[in-house]
Amino acid sequence: MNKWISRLSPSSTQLNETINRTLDKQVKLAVTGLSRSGKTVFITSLVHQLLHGLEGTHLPFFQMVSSGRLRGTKAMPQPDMHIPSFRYDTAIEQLCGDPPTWPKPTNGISEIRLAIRYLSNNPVLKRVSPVNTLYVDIVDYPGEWLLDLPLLELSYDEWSQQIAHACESEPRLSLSQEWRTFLDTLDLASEINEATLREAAALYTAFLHRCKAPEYGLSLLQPGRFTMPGDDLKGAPILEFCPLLKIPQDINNENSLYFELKKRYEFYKEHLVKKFYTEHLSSFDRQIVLADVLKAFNTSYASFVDMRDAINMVLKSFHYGKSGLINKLFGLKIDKMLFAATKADHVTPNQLPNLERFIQQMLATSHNNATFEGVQTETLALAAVKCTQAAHTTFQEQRISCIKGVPVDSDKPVALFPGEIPLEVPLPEDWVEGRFHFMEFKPPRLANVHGSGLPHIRLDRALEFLVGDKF
Ligand SMILES: Nc1nc2c(ncn2[C@@H]2O[C@H](COP(=O)(O)OP(=O)(O)OP(=O)(O)O)[C@@H](O)[C@H]2O)c(=O)[nH]1
Ligand SMILES: [Mg+2]
Repeated sequence: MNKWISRLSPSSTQLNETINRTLDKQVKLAVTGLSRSGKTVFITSLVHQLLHGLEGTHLPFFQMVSSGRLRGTKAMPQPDMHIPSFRYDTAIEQLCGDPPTWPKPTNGISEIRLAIRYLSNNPVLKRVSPVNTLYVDIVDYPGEWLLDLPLLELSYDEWSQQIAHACESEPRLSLSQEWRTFLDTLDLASEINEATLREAAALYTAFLHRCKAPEYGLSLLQPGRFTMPGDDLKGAPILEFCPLLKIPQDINNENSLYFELKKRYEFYKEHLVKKFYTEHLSSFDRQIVLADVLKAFNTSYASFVDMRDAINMVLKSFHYGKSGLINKLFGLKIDKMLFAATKADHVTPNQLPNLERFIQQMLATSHNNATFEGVQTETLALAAVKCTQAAHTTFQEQRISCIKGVPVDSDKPVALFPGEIPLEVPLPEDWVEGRFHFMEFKPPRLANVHGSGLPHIRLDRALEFLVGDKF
């Protein structure tokens, strides 16, 4: 008997998970975005809001809560033992500390499970089972990893040609100088040499990091794992290759450097890119993509264009439906997708509609494609933790809206008007320095931090869109 039980246990757990999903008792919500886009803060605030759902009125647009049907939320052991846990406790301790601080940067994937108990709204279910539980599994993973999807459709030579083309214009042209000079010294027909491969990869990775640095703020950096390897891959040979700027035509020796570069590229695709999709992406039900659009505004036109292209590329991964590559390969089942511009507390409240219109335009094609495939999509400007207050000032006898908050590098609050969000992308020549000045702020010091959800902007709307229909 015992033998049977122990044999049955793993599959019965799986069976329970399947039943939970079928009866709409479980939903897997994936949160992604490029680094520093606000993933950790978003998840931490979202969990905090739900844990404090019974108190206060901080989620007016999240119907299940605002209509009084919530019966409480609890963090539970996560279902996927092989995924690191999302460190909610550490992050909330920092955000609610005195003084409050931002959580530390994270890398790689992590997960947290919440059990949300609620009163059913369904007239039939209400009688059978008035109180229900929805398990929400929230998964945080780097958006950089999604930039690798297009590689699955490209040969090594084709990918190299794309990178070479991108490196023909600034700022990549100057930033890639050292790596390019090294490539010129290589004899690609020579025998494999580990040290040479390591050096080429190191110089290429350094180039990517330079592109990513705040002063250039470029986002479309491939392969994604070179700048965001995850915990266990730093220094692994699978990351020791790079593209070429000129493709050699007459090398047929399988032991040559050129063949080895090709081999490693294919290995990277097979063992990292495909593995991530099969292990994780295929299990997601709902997806939110976060982007710090305002940071790109601050930096330059090139940074903005790069971010726009990177996000559209990320969204292409979710080009679901029957015709999408990813669906053909991995059977993706995401049916709702939210794209959110984060840190909306960096703009004055009257600029929020502009910010939302702007991102709608920025992603119009992706939005159209996803909707065409039957995926419900939405765009939103939100702040997971609102660090500023709306204020007014008078300038030349005119009343001007501004925001007030404590800048990250100061202890004194400032009031400022950070700039207007244009409704359309400005021309490159109109992107003059100093036009946008969206400042970073410290998290707010709150007296009643454990008594109510953290202050936010439109996080309740995000919740309503992402999981509202599950209650
Ligand atoms: N004002 C404001 N700043 C925010 C908000 N969310 C994030 N930030 C800022 O953005 C920074 C990055 O936020 P994280 O949540 O750590 O971003 P992440 O995407 O998890 O970053 P990585 O783990 O490095 O990939 C924070 O340290 C804050 O400075 C917000 O809602 N409002
Ligand atoms: Mg993080």
